[in-house]
Amino acid sequence: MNFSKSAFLAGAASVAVSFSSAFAGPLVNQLGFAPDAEKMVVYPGSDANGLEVRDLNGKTVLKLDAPMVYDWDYSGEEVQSFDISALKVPGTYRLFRGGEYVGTPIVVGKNVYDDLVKAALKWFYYQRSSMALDPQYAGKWARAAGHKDDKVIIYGSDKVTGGKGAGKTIKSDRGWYDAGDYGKYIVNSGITVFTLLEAYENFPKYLDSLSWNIPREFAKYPEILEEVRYNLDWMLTMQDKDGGVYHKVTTLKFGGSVMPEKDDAPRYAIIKNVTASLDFAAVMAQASVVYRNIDKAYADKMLKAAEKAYGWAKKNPKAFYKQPADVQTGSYAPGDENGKDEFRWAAAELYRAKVVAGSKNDKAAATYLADLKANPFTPDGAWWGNVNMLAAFRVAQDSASFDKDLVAAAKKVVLDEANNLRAVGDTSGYHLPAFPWSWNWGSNSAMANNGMVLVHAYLLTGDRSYVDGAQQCLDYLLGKNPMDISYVTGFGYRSPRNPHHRPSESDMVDDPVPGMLVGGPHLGKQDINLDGKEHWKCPDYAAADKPALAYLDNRCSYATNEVAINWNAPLVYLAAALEVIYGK
Ligand code: G3I
Ligand code: 9MR
Repeated sequence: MNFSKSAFLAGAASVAVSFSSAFAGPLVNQLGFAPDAEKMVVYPGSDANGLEVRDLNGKTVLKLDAPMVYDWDYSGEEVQSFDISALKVPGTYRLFRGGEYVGTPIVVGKNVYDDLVKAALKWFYYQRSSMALDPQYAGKWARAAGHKDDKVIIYGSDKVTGGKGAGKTIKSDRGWYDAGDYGKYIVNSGITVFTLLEAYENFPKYLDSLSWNIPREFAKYPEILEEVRYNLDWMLTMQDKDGGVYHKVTTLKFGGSVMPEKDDAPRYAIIKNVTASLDFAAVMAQASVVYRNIDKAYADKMLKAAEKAYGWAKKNPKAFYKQPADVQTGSYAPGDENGKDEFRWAAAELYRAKVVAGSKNDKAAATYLADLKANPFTPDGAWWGNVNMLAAFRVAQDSASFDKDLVAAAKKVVLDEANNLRAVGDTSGYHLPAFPWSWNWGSNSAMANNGMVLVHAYLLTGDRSYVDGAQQCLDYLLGKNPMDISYVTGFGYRSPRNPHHRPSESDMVDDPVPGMLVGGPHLGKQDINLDGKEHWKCPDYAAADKPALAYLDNRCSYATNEVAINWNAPLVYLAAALEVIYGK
């Protein structure tokens, strides 16, 4: 019984092809598994045939009977899942059902995610503004420098945006483009830099064992810290003299799909606010700890900046970002702003940083600790709009800095979330630890962040069942999903070809920049041309009205097929974590 898979959308043209609601083949992590990992194969349908696994010599190594059939509401499918975890001998295996070969080989081996981790990290280099990407590092995706950002206009200081005086400007160069657009955003940089530095704090030896060929300015730095510094340096330029931090550097409106050097509209540093200042404070404090042993001067500079930003936020606790009418780039302003989660995260990172810097008995340190204690944790998971979980990660892991009550409270937040995720992962048709609210814009990053919670639960308890949950999240991203796609460009048997990513759209290179996790399916329909008047939008790819099917591999789909730094970062963390845990 051969299952044909409908071809993925080809070419850059926004051809309207609606997907069949599911593929009838085995859905599996297309990169493979570590020998000791949990290995699940999901099969849409309710076929009575079992599953046979053969090695490359054709020898049957595993036979499983047809399992129970479960409904999976997120795709509206009936599915069966086969547990092939008994496959532990490294090798490549083929699946047979009803005596027929059914495709998508299974790889079992060590370091199956190394190349993915390196490419996902390398992508941050590809996102660098203000510098040319040379062929020796960027290969065929080499490009000219874009956005020198040496004369960024302070929003409101020029006549174009209603200001009176001549536009005051700042130098706000370096830093990563946020996503498919050329904006640079502090809020999104916060959670992104946290996640990459957390990966380094948790798995330094593994990350130091990798190299991904980026230019080196700071030879003594570990490679990941070299890359992260490129964005930290930009973030530091966004702090005003009074300690307040601007929200973003962007043009007033999104530009067209052109290469960076062609995107030449004026760029603005837009509006200091409390959320940006607190995210800045938190991540600068964290970075001051991570860089302290290799560059004390840089660490001290960041800690000083962090304290100033926190001070500004305390003086302006209600100064939330409101997008002005003449600014139409990304807002990164969650509707439910109260700032409590950002204050909590910043206080936790600042207190730990002061302890590490030997200033635990400072008056300021006492303030940070008091503020943290007065602002109890909530059960919220991590996304750019709620950073509570980042504060919980910090405190739960650092019983040397924080008292046992705080550590216990933080640990409870992490473990409660992890237990809820594991319960879903172990009982859902696709074995995916996800909540209904995981299916918002950027759903793939929610799955990766869910995996990050599960990894932290393992780090805190040593309970390997949390690792199974983390594996289930990565499996989904790499192929165990109804779209039968590895959602990372250039990785897997079937991967996105047309991401919403200006360089990939306009560089005249057929292959998209590799190592990018696309946003993934969700039902927001923000990029669907519902009234027929918005030609740049997409045909209705969400006809099935199921969240896990509402994905379109086309440049038009910025709501499901864009890429973003806060989406790649948890992918790096999750894949690196599994390599380390299974590599032990
Ligand atoms: O939080 C609410 C939730 O309570 C509600 O149930 C749900 C469904 O309505 O919506 C949730 O808010 C969503 C929010 O993301 C958080 O998930 C908004 O609807 C949704 O519009 C918002 O999308 C954001 C999108 O920009 C549009 O603002 C994405 O998170 C964010 O990743 C994306 O970021 C863009 C930048 O602005 C510009 N650069 C590209 C980048 C990626 O697309
Ligand atoms: O490219 C922009 C992407 O980064 C944003 O996430 C998205 C939603 O804010 O907007 C994209 O820009 C589009 C703009 O909103 C409308 N004109 C077409 C632009 C490219 O699709």
